[in-house]
Amino acid sequence: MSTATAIAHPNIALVKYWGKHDSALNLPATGSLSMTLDIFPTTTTVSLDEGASGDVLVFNGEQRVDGPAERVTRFLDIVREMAGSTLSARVETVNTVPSAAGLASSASGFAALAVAASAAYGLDLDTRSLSRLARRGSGSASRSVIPGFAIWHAGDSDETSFAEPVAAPDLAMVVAMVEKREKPVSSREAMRRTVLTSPFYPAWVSSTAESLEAAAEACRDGDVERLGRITEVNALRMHALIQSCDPPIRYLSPVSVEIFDRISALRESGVEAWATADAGPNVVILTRPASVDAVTAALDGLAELAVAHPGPAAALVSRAGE
Ligand code: 2P0
Repeated sequence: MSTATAIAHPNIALVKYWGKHDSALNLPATGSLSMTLDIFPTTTTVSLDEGASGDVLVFNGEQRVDGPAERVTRFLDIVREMAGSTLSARVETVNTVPSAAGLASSASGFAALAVAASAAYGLDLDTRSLSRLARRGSGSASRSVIPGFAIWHAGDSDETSFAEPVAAPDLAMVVAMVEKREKPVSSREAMRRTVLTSPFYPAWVSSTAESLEAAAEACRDGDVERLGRITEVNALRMHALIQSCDPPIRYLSPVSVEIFDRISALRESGVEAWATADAGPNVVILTRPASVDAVTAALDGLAELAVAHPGPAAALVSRAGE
């Protein structure tokens, strides 16, 4: 029996992915830029099972038979097709993100699954192919394959849509976990609704493409101030876009907004810090490593905090069998 285990970490986008131009292949409307974290790893083991007639998903110790299990099977079907195999698999995955904090668990989840499943099915994929494969499971997972800072090129085909590393200045993130409940609308559904109903969507696509170019340039120049400003503006534009759907969706809570205000005030006092938020109420602050203490002090009492630095690539930790 062939079995493989992999570890991957979540990533937080500085320039966000929001909207697809091909949902079958998970091709995004625009490219994005992110930092893979060194905290909250997902560990996934894939074991091929010759006797089984279907895949099994065990998530944090519990067997799932609902949506997540179907999504894993659809993903494994892609791997099986690539490998020319019909074998079912048992997938055991353990997420260390505090329960349901909604912190990019699909990114670390599908990055770890791409690495473990491709190894278990005997494929020998390079980093670019792994990023493309992870993208099929969840768009943002393409970036969790890459260590540190990554640009996901939007591309216009399966071959041309992948993430790769980008050099960046020395930065850290403070993750403020505002709420741990499941989000009311999934990113997938919210993206679909945005594309179909928001009158602002075309402006989002064109402005994000410009922001990505500017952010990549700021990374290359080591211009922290410019990169931070782009990060916060892009996040607030994404949330404005999401709120403009019909029916509307609002992910930020009053505490999230309070955190954005406190970070703005902290900047006024001379600390380089910028806020961003994904499809949920948690807020992540981009800052210099030397300013982490000033950021955590400014947010004291508002939310549970965790400090992150640029993390490693998704990696295979063990492999056995043929
Ligand atoms: C991002 N997010 O760039 C953006 C910002 C959330 C907000 O990518 O449908 O789970 O699986 O491709 O990757 C969340 O979307 O969506 C996401 P699918 P995914 O990180």
